[in-house]
Amino acid sequence: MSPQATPAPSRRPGRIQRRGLMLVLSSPSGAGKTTIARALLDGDRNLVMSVSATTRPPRPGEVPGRDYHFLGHAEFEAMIRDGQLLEHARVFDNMYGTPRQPVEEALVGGWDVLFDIDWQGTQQLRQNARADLVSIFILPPSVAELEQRLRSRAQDSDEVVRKRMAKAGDEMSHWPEYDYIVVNSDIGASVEAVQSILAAERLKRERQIGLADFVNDLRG
Ligand SMILES: Nc1nc2c(ncn2[C@@H]2O[C@H](COP(=O)(O)OP(=O)(O)O)[C@@H](O)[C@H]2O)c(=O)[nH]1
Ligand SMILES: [Mg+2]
Repeated sequence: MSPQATPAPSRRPGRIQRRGLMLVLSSPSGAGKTTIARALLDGDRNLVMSVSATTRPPRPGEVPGRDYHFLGHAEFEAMIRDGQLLEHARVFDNMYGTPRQPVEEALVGGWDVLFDIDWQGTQQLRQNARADLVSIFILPPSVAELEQRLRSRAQDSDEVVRKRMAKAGDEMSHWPEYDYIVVNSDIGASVEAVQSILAAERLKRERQIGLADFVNDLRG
């Protein structure tokens, strides 16, 4: 697999700079997280997606390297062994993990990185990179809505839908571990909510490097 190319950072001395942040979106399957993530990426040129590695087979329409890096079990194990994953977890019957290098390069370059990962991965990121992490949990507005969204994905069998519904309860029990909670009743409103969170987090004092020099200049 090849890490996603990150544009070269443009940094000028004497300017306020900012280290990138890690924006995590988690939710049970079918709460609308993927739709929200796509809309965020479309509307924000400073945000890049972390493309996960997984042992799950591609679904129809999924593009290797864009949606996931689809790996065999041996390849995945090798990435773990070589320390190439920032976090990894078993979800349902498959392994998922975040390649380390593209994320580290993006953050240093001042890019914000968006993650679509589960609570297990979020716990690991919180342990290893608390200062960079902003985590959002997306909840469905109702059980009926969640089931309807899962069923409307023709590619998943009844069996898979049943399993995911059963798992959704477990997933949702992790909401207290997140910084922000968004109930996704309306996709447009949810996207705006996440954009507002991102805008505020970018302005956090600790994330802005070079403020002291900037203010000294202002004071003459
Ligand atoms: N820990 C972890 N979880 C991931 C990663 N990539 C995806 N996931 C999670 O794995 C779960 C299943 O993802 P996917 O197979 O795309 O099915 P989905 O539930 O329909 O989105 C979702 O909760 C994802 O957030 C990863 O790199 N690490
Ligand atoms: Mg997904």
